[in-house]
Amino acid sequence: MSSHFLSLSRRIRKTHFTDRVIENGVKGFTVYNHMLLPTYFESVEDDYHHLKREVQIWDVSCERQVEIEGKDSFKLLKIITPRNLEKLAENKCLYVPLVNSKGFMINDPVIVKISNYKFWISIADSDVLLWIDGIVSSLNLDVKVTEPDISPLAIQGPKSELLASKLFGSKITNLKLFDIENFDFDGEKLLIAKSGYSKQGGYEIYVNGPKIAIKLWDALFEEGKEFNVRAGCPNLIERIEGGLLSYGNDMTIENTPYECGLGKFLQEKIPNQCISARVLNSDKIRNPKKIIKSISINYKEKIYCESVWKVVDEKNETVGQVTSGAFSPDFDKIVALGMINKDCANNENRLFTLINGKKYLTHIHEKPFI
Ligand code: THG
Repeated sequence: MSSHFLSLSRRIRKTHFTDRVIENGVKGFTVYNHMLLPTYFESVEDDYHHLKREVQIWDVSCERQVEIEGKDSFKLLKIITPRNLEKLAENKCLYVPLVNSKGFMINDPVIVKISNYKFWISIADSDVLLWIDGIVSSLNLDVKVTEPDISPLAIQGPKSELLASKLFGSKITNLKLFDIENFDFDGEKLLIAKSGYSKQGGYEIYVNGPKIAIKLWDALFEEGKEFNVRAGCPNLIERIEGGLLSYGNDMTIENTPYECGLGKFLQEKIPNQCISARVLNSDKIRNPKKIIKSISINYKEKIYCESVWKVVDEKNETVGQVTSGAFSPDFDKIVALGMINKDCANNENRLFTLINGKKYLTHIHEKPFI
C-alpha cells in the first residue's frame, strides 16, 4: 500500500482514540468524513489473518452520526430512503441507501432508532448532514439536525463474543445481527449493536465522549489479552471478500442503487413521499446496463487497486472497471469489486483486467467470496 504523510490540520479531525491507535502501531491513515481512519497496523495481510482468527478493536469514529430529532424525523427518513423502514423497530439498526431526487446514491448508512422521534444516521463518506439540512429547511420539517459527539468503536473477529461477554455480560450474546441495546460499563450506559464492517462477526459500541472512550479502550485491551486482541481497522481484503461496498470507491453519486446491487433493499413500488420515487419506479432505471459484482483476477502477487482498473473483453472493448481490489492470501488471487456491463456479467465471455499495462484473466462471481 503506497503511503505519503498526511499534513494534519483542523480540517482533518483526530478521534478520541487516535492517541491509542498510534500507541498501538498504526502504519497508515485515510480520511473519511473529514476524520482519521486507520488503514493498517502490521500489514494489510497480517491484519487480515489476525481478523479472521482472533479479535480486533477498531476506531471507526469516522462513521459519524447525523442525529435527526423532532416530530417529523421518521417522515424525513421516508423522504430520503427508498428502503422500507418497517424493520426499523426500537433496538434495531438498518442498512439503507440514501438516494437524491435524480435517483443517485448520496450515501449508504446504517440507521439506528433511538426513539420514535430520534434517529442516528451512521454515515459513509459523504456530507449527508448538509444535504439533510437543505431538505429539512426547504420542506419546513420539524427536525433538528446535528452531529453529536458519538464515536463508534468496533469489536470484530471470531473471538468478539468472548471478549464482549467478558466485559458486558453474557446477555450480549443474545443480540442478533443489527440488534442494538444498552449495556453497563463503569457505571454508565453504552449503546452496543451487533454490526460492523466485516463478515467475521462483532459489535459496534456508540461511545459518547472522550473520557469513557479511553477507559473503554483500555478495558477492552486489558480483558482481551487472553484472546490475543489487537488494534485493527476495516481490512481491505476481508471487506472485498465479504462484498461490503465502499461509498466513494465502489459507488458514487453517479450511480443508482440498482447499479450498486442494492435493488434488493428497495420497496416493490416506492411510495411518492420518497424524493427518488418517480425516477426509481421507472423501468429504465430498474434495469441498469451495468452492475456491481464480485470479481476475481488471476494475479498472484501482492497488489492493491489504488485508482481503477479497466476490464476488457476478447476484442479489447471496455466492459467495466474494478474499483476495489487486493491480492487475497486465502484465495491466492486478486479479489475485487467492480461495475460490469450486464451483458458481460454472466461469465460466458472471456474477460481480462488491465493492470500496469498487462492483461489478466478475470472471472465474475454471483456471490461474495465467503
Ligand atoms: N457500521 C456503522 N456505520 C457505518 C458502517 C458500519 N457507516 C459507514 C459504512 N459502514 C456504511 N456502509 C455499510 C456497508 C455494508 C454494511 C454496513 C454498512 C453491512 N452490510 C451487510 C451486507 O452487505 O452483507 C448487511 C446488509 C443487510 O442485510 O441489511 O453490514 O459498518 N455503524
